[in-house]
Amino acid sequence: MAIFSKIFSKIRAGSSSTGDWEEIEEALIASDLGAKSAAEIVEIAKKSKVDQIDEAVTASLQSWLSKNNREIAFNADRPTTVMIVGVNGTGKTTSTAKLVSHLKRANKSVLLAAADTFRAAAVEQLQTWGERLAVEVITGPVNGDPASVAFDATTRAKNDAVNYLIIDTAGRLHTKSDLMDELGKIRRVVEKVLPVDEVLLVVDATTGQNGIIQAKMFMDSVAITGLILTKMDGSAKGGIALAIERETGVPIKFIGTGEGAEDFESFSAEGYLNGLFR
Ligand SMILES: Nc1nc2c(ncn2[C@@H]2O[C@H](COP(=O)(O)OP(=O)(O)OP(=O)(O)O)[C@@H](O)[C@H]2O)c(=O)[nH]1
Ligand SMILES: [Mg+2]
Repeated sequence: MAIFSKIFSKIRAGSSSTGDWEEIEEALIASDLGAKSAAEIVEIAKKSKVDQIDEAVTASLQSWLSKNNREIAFNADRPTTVMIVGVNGTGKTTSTAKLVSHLKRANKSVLLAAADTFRAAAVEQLQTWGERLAVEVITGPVNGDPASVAFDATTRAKNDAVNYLIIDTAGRLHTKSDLMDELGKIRRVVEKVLPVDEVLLVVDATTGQNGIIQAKMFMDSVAITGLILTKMDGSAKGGIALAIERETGVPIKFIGTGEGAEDFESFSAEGYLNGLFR
């Protein structure tokens, strides 16, 4: 992912032809930074002294990242409620399991809600993770109302005073308005019992700029509090993290780096920026 260390090497070595700068801009676009940011970075680098390019570019990149808190919410006095949402196949259920594992390592108790009621396999997938991670999973009938599962689970979370309730929802296309409205319904039903603390949008890093479109459309339907960027292991194009934060202002809270429950990291802006130049 260390795109910046390589792309400025010719410039540092004293060459700076139009072709060199075009090559740099192309490399930035290829990293999924987006055309606008790529062009801006080239302008910043052109204006900088050769030995100060890294500092100047880093300062801009830093200013584009979200300033919002990247820690997952936590309430000491009631269950913290988390909805996991996103387009089909982005890694919602796997990320739900990874989040459970992350929270259990911090000695937090967790209850899961299988609010993807569209497919029996979806419920089974979450139940399998529940067994593996030793957490209870609240389910409902297949093709039943996902909001009803969410309601039952929230009531249970409150009664049992667990630290976290995580609601895994069905994948939905951001362009299907009825499905997007359903998310609002799930949210309202949870709120009859407890406030919703986090709505985490799961975005597949390998879908590139399309992830930004997804994020914007989900933001229009339900208030997103954070992002989980998955499949970062399958993409050398680390620019998407920056592009999505710059375009949405929503902080990335976690990244997924594989299929296992432990392949999950809290996102660090500092670590990310260092990685770009390493
Ligand atoms: N390499 C890699 N694979 C991942 C990651 N996260 C999820 N996957 C894989 O992506 C596929 C889809 O993951 P799911 O968690 O089922 O995705 P989902 O969003 O719940 O899917 P739907 O519920 O059908 O919308 C599975 O094969 C996962 O193992 C990741 O960070 N890296
Ligand atoms: Mg799923």
